[in-house]
Amino acid sequence: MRLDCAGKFIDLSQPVVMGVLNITPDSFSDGGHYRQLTDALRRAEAMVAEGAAIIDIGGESTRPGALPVSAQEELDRVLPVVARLARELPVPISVDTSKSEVMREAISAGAGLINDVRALRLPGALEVVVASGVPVCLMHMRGEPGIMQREPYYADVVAEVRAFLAERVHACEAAGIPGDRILVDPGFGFGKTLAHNLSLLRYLDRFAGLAAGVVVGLSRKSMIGSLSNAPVGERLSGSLAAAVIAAWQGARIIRAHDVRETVQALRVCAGVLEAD
Ligand code: 8Y4
Repeated sequence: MRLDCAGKFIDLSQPVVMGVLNITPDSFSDGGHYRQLTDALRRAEAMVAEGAAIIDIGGESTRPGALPVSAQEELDRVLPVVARLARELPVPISVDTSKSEVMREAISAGAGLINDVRALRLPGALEVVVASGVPVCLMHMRGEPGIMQREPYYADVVAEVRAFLAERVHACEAAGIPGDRILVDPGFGFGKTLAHNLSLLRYLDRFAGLAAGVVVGLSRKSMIGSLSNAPVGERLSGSLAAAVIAAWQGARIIRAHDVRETVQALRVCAGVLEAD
C-alpha cells in the first residue's frame, strides 16, 4: 500500500497528514520573491519535522467567493516553490490546481501528486496526468467557488457524492490512470451545507472502496466553526476530532494546517484501529 509520487513514497497502510502550505498572492508586499521562497521552505521543513507525509501547495484560492486566477499567475506563484521544495524535501509535493498547464509545469518541476478540487474535469487535465504517471486526488465540488454555497441541494448527499467520484475514477481508469494511483475526496465545504458535511463525515466509510485511498480536508473549516462557535484561529480541537472521526472510518490522507497535533491524534487512532 505505497503510493509512488514521482519517486517519493507515501505509506497508505496508516493515516498520514498532508500539510497545507499557503502561498501569499502578493510577493512584493513583504520582502519579494526570495523572501517568499525561503519562508515557504522554512514552513515546509517545519511541517516535515512535525511528521507531515506530504506537503500541499496551492496558488488558486478556492474559498467561497474567490476570484479566478490566470494560469500564468498561478504558475508564477507556485512553480518556484514547487521546484525548490521538491528538490530539498524528503516528502512528496502535492500541487492544488485544476489547470492542465499548471499541472504539466508543476510535474516537470518535481511535483509528486496532483490535488484537483475539480477532479480533472477541465480541458487537458486528464491527459496531462495520464502522461505523467503521478497519482491524483479527485475531489467532489458542487458548482464553482463563487456560487457553490448558494443553497446547495442533494436528495442523498452521500450517494450523490459517491456516484460522482465513482464516475470520475472510471473516467480516469478508462483514460489510462491505474486505480492504485487514484485518491478520492468528498470535498468538505465545497457546495455543501453543515448537514451535508456531517452526513459525509458520518458515512465516510462508504467511500473507502472507490480507489487507492480517501483524502479529507476538514482542518479549520466552517463546519468546525458552526458546531463549536469558534473563530477560524481557534478550531484546532474540533479539527482534531474531525480528523480522528475520518481516520477511524478509513481516511488515509488528512489535509491539515496543524501538523504536529494532527499527527499525534492520528497515531492514537491508528494504534486503536490496529489492536487485536
Ligand atoms: C479555514 C481553513 C476555512 C481552510 C476554510 C478553509 C480541500 C482541498 C482545500 C479539501 C482537498 C480550505 C485545496 C479550502 N480544501 N483539497 N483544498 N480536500 N483534497 N478552506 O477538502 O482549506 S482549500
